[in-house]
Amino acid sequence: MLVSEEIRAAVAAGRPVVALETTIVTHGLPRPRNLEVARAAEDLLRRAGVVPATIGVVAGEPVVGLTGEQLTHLASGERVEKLSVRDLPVAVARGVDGGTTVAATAWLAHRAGIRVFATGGLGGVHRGASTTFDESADLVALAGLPITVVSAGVKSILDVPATLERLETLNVTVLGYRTDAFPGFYVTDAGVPVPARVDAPAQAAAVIRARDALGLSGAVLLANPVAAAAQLDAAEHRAVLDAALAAADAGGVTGHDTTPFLLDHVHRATEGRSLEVNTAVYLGNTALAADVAAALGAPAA
Ligand code: PSU
Ligand code: MN
Repeated sequence: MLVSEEIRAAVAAGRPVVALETTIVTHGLPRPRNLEVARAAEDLLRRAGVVPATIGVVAGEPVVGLTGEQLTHLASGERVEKLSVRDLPVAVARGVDGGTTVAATAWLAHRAGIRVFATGGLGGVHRGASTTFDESADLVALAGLPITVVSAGVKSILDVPATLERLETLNVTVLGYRTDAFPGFYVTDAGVPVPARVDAPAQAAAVIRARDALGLSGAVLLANPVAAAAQLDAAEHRAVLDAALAAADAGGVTGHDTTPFLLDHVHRATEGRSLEVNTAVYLGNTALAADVAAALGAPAA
């Protein structure tokens, strides 16, 4: 694993660092928006005085703090794989290029000493999982990594209530940020309440410090809804989601292809509107992650 000098120094000095994933770049967003959004997230962090740590795998080397060139390469590469935790050893042994999922990114970030991580929407329990067992490795990864992930809940393509049940089972502390409703990625409210709420970065930091002091090994998931004005229209959201799920079913799409397939279908069906929401969600989460990382660096109130 290669950790950039800048990140190594920032972690050692206790300065704020925020990790960013790359599956959203390689498999989540279409080109050229993917690279634009990845760069915008890094710029936003730098402007907030936070060191960005974009994480991915280049020629079999897990890199914490991709260079601009490496990021461009992953964003435009033809043979770039989607890598979750179980894929990392194979990717390293075979020298492949890959975007890391929330699970794999959280693992590498934690090993590099990074405490806060921003993504769009966490993976979770897929609809029909009671027969397919298709549940994202993101959930299990977060159970064993004392890191903080900022996400807009989980993608609404999933079974959201089942995902929250699993997060409870896995001892992941879920916090709603300025909301009592668990967000549904494209929409502010997925129809399920959050177990606890915080209203400021310092309050989130207090929970994170308490988790650390208790020696708990699970993640804190800070669920940050997209601004109400920016969310996808509820009726359109429902219709598009139903169509995407039916298309996946008809096409026999399964396993790790499911999430990229559904996201792509939704982006096309909404003529890019959902892409705007996806972008707003991601950058909003990155901004909140910056504030939380800064609050964690500040002395406890
Ligand atoms: N959030 C997004 N876009 C994405 C993802 C999350 O806004 O593409 C990715 C994340 O990398 C997440 C992965 O870890 O989707 C989940 O895939 P799966 O359901 O196969 O575990
Ligand atoms: Mn899966």
